[in-house]
Amino acid sequence: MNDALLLPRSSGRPRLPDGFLSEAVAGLSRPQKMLPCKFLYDEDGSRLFNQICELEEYYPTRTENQILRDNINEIANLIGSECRLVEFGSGSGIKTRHLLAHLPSMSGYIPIDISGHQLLESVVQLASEFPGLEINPLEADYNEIAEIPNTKRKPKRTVAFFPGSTIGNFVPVAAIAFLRRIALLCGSGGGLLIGVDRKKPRQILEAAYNDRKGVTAKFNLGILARANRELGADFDLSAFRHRAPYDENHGRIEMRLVSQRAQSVRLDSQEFSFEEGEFIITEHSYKYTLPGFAGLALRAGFELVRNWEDRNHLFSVLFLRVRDYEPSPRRTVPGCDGTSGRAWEAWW
Ligand code: AVJ
Repeated sequence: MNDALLLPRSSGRPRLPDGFLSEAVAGLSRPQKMLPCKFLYDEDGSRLFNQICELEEYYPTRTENQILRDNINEIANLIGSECRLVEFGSGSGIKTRHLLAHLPSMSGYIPIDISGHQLLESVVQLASEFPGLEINPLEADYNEIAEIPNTKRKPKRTVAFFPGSTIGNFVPVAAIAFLRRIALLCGSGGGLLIGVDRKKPRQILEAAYNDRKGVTAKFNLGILARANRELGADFDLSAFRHRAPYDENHGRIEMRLVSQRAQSVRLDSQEFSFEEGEFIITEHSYKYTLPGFAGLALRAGFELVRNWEDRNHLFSVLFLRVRDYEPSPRRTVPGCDGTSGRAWEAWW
């Protein structure tokens, strides 16, 4: 029997307070009101997000999956044998299944997710599909991980998997800090397989985040419903509207909840007042050019080894390697080690 079934590490422990109240109060007290995006992803939110991934307009999931499928042998080769694969924000784990099936003799798989519910569900599934694989799940906010759980068999290297362009949720300085932590956690010889959403014409981006069926709107408004339910707030959901414009200067989609009228909302015995048209930002989704992301990764201690992308350049899956620190003139050029294909020639 697979150990993973014995290791739902979270379930024996009282749930830690996740700070929703304090973070919501702090966020709504700012001049530009905001609510941290991680609170979008409770059980309802995760279900809606899975529906978003199926939408015609929402290209990232579909495109990334196709890139992973089309290049799986080369990806598996770069990751190599006997690795410890750590997945940040593993969610429903669909992408991982395909990867796991192609990785030879892994030392173990460590899925990390903030939603214990999703984590357990996917681990039970994967454990039955991969009976020989050691799975050590970790329920955690992946910003707060001090070390990666060990596996019984010593790995040759640790490779992090961070799909879904979730890195786009971080403002660039935070993205660098986060990737730097991953580099440290993986250590020398380690790698990172990451999905990155690319810059592209506004219409494509805005369609993806303002879908016709209104699933994204429901997902976004869900954070207000959650605040009402869990924090006793009194948001009038009909008085806020979802909008997600692309901010070209920052290179990001901004998920907003726009107040339809002047109003005030009670939360934790405080009043938060809104003018008509004033909005709460709930999520950023940064888009990158290839050199832009390579430069950011370089500052975090990674060098770009390989880029795979779809033919329309909508999305990239990148393999990055933890940089060794011996001084070497070659390393001053981001990710340019000659192993990457056509795309690089176009960029450099
Ligand atoms: C999970 C952060 C990658 O930014 O595309 C999708 C979240 N929000 N539609 C993204 C999201 C609204 C998604 N990430």
